Amino acid sequence: MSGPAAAAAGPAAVRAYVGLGANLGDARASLRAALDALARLPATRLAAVSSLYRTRPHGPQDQPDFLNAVAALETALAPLELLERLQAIEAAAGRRREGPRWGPRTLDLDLLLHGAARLRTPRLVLPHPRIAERPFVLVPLAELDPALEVPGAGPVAALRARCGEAGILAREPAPW
Ligand code: A4P
Ligand code: MG
Repeated sequence: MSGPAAAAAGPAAVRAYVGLGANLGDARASLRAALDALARLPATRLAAVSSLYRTRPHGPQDQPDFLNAVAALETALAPLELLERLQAIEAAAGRRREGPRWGPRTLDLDLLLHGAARLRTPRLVLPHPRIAERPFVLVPLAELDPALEVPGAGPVAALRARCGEAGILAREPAPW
């Protein structure tokens, strides 16, 4: 790689994708602040951000709609180091790991992809294990990069076509 991305992220940078979600408190402000925090990560450049989508909750339905987006990073951080940074940003946003699975949250940052990495460890699975079945991930991801290859699963545009747009309620004006 060359150019400004390499300058900011270092010569070993890869493209990583982060899924952002929130449905508690001021979700728009939480996502906005999370993007600012992603842009400040060391050895990382915030390369692109998708539109902002309002989505029906996947999982328990007795919770508010989510706001979802996807960010593309150029980063020289290793996968686990990036995950730890994402979890620190979640914690700083008041995220508490309690309550039901797939329940409401102030901020959720999922590491969707880290270059071509395929990983299955107790702390980190790459690509994110539920990427291929979730319109709230695939719609913004395909918007950013339809030709993207999801390791082991195929082109994101094909995955998106297969999963449809169920649960995507609206495209919202984004605060970024
Ligand atoms: N972990 C393993 N791989 C990864 C990865 N690639 N990225 C581990 C992030 N984390 C990964 O995650 C649980 C553990 O997964 C972490 O400790 C990490 O080591 P978590 O964020 O603590 O818990 P969670 O997010 O509640 O669990 P889970 O099962 O990952 O939930 P999801 O899949 O993130 O789903 N509906 C809509 N409309 N929009 C949403 O954004 N989000 C969820 C959460 C449910 N329903 C939703 C949405
Ligand atoms: Mg999560």
